[in-house]
This record gives sequence, C-alpha cells and structure tokens, in this order.
Amino acid sequence: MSKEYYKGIDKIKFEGPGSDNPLAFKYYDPEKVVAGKTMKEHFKFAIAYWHSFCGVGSDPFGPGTQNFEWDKSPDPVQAAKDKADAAFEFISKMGFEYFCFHDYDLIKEGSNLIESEKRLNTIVEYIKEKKADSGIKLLWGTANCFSNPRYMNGAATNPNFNIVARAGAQVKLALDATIALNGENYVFWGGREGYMSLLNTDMGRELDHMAQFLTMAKDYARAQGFTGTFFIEPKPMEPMKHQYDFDSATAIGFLKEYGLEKDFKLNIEVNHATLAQHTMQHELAVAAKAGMLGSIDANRGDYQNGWDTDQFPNNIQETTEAMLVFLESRGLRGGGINFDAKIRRNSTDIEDIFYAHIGGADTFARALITADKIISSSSYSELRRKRYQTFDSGKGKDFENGKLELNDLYNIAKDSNEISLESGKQELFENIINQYI
Ligand code: XLS
Ligand code: NI
Ligand code: NI
Repeated sequence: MSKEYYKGIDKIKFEGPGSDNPLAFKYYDPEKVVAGKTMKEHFKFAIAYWHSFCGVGSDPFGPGTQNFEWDKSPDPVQAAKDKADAAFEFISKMGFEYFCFHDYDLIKEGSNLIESEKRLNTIVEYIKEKKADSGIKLLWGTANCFSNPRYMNGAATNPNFNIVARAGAQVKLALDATIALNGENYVFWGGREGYMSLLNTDMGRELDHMAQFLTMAKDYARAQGFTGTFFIEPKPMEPMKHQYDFDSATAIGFLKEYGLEKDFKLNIEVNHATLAQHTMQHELAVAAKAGMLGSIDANRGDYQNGWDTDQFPNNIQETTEAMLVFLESRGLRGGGINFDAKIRRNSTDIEDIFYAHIGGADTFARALITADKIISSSSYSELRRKRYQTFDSGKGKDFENGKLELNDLYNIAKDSNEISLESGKQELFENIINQYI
C-alpha cells in the first residue's frame, strides 16, 4: 500500500442536482445514457499530469504556493514514483479513467539524453503497474519541447539543425513511453514553433521543417505498431508572438498541404480558441467539417484578461454551444476531454483540486444533457435546416451537385421576380438555447 496523499477524501460519487455535498457530482453521472452513449463514453475525462501534480502555482511575480507532499524526495526517481502514487490516487478518487502527460511531467529530465532515457524507462515501468492495478488508461502522451532553454528558438522549427535533431530524439523517447503505456493518441503542441520576429525568421523553411519532423515522428510510431491518432493542438500565440498552429483552419490547411491529414486530427482547447478571437464552438465546427475533431482540452479563459489563464470550465452557455457541435458531429475521433486547467494560485486546500474537476465535469455533463434536448426536442435543427431548403431540390440542388455554370445563375436570376428578405432569426435561435439551459 502506498501512502495516502489526499487524506479524508473518498471516491467522488454522483448525488444529483439536489445534493449540497461539495464533494459530489451534481450532473456527471458516468453511467447515464445521453444520445445513445453513457456519459463516460462520450467524454473520456482525463487529468492533465502537468497542472494537477506538477504545477505549484508560480507566476512571473512570485513562487509556487502549493506544498505538494509527493514533491519532497531529493532522489528524482523516488519523487517521480511518489508523484505517480498521488496521481493514480487522485484519478481513482475522481472516478475518471484517463490521464495525459508530457515526458518530463512523469520524471525530472536528466542532465543528458541517455540519463533522461534511463529515467523515463524506470518511471514507465512503474506506471505500467499502476495502470494495471487501477484500470486507468493513457489518453495521450506528448513531449515538452518548449521549457528547456535549448528550445528558445523553436524545436522542430529551430534554425539550428542540431536542436531539431535533439527535439527528434526527445519525441522518439516520448513516443516510446506513450506506446509502452498503451497510449490511445499522441499530441503535438508547438509552443515554440513560431516566431518572436519575422525579421530573423524564414517562415517558409520553418514550416517545411515542421512538416518533415511530423512526418518522421508519424512514420517512426507507425513502424513501432502505434495505431492511435496524432493530434495537433492549435494555439495562436503564447509563448511565441505567433505560433504556426494558429487555429483549426490554419492547422487543417497545413496538414493538407503536407499530406498529413490521414494520420493527424486536432485537439481543440477552449482558451486557445478564445485567444485566437474565436469561440470554442467555431473551432470545433471548423474541425468537425474537415472530419478532424479529434480531442478537447477543456478549460476557459478570462474575458477581462488576454492570456491563457487555463481556468476550469464553468461557463454553461459556452459549453452548451460547444456540445451542440460535439453531438452533431457524433463525438470525437479517438480523443476525450482532458482537463488542461489549473486551480488558482490562492487555491491551496487539498479539496480545491477536487472541486475544480467536479465543477468541470458537471459543466460538461449539464451542457451535454441540454444540447441533446435542444437537438432532439426543440425546433433548433429544423429551423436551421429550413434556412437552406432552396438547395434541397430543383436548381439549388443542381448547384450543390456541380451541375450549373455561372451563365445558368445569370439566366435563373434574370427570370426570377424580386427576391424577398428572409429573416435569419438569430434572437429566436438564442432564445431556444436559453430556454433549454
Ligand atoms: C499549452 C498547451 C499544453 C498542451 C500540451 O498552452 O495547452 O498544455 O496541451 O503540450
Ligand atoms: Ni493551453
Ligand atoms: Ni492544451
């Protein structure tokens, strides 16, 4: 028996909206069926190792405020095992089935590549046992190719080939760890893949290098038998002034340009969407249209602040609008809902991390139930369909099927009477959403 880190907290249960127990789910009922699937199948909720077990709350103005019990041993291997014990205890108590990690969230990076590889192998063996004992699975792994100063000018897009090779070595090891832990997917988030100034940057060459790098990583993983999906996680900026995976549309264009669209899909994050001046609903809709809605990093931004605050989801309106797209596109391609979110720097009680994940899961559950009712019982879908009904038959249908030429449009318009105005009924649509919330 390993040590208990979250003392006095039992497994979180569903108690329903009438419960006043702050340590219970009010809406997330894992076995409840909504739109033909249980909630736990819809969501595949995952814990982000980096925020929940590594993030101590430091900011540019001060050090961390969390006093993690598992972070005490001076021996990096022991500290990593203690952290894994805490992580698996927490995930089990939340009743979630998945986690996500960066390579060096699991264990501190060594002073050289070979030492890092040794450390990763040791902790992967340990986590294999923890997985087997608990039934907890790996939603995705990734490599942290942005924190180490060596990546200050980029990883795959670094102007120096030796750094690109170093990043390649790191991604190879992160893929090995992900595969050894039966990871279902693998993520690329290009925090340093972009520029601070275009004056010193050959953007065309860097984009070619990024595509070359992703192709090599994909080929390597496939040769090792990895059958999961690769995800690109778009973000417009931060830490770089501009990141190449700016938003869904940009990432899709990039993947198609370089022939990577079969193996790669998108991991969409709420706060990254808002940083790109989009809604989450927009980012999901763009990905869904391309068949690339792979996974979700759940969090929220702050409407008064301009950066990636990574707060836990609590906005029912925003999440309901997202769940409409989620249900209409029949869920995610391979991924799940990863809480890429952190508690606030002044949330220092042991319960706070539980409240945060309970609130996040309840927000998604409530939004899913609401979106399902909007789609199945309201006039929402029919009203939207009707706006396009002139394309369902006749010349409109011919147009959709590519049977008309521009001259045909001229002739049709010439023979038509004055066109009457048709309302877009935005306020009615908005009222329907609120009625069901
Ligand atoms: C940072 C990203 C990061 C990725 C994984 O903004 O969200 O946490 O999800 O590298
Ligand atoms: Ni983020
Ligand atoms: Ni993320």
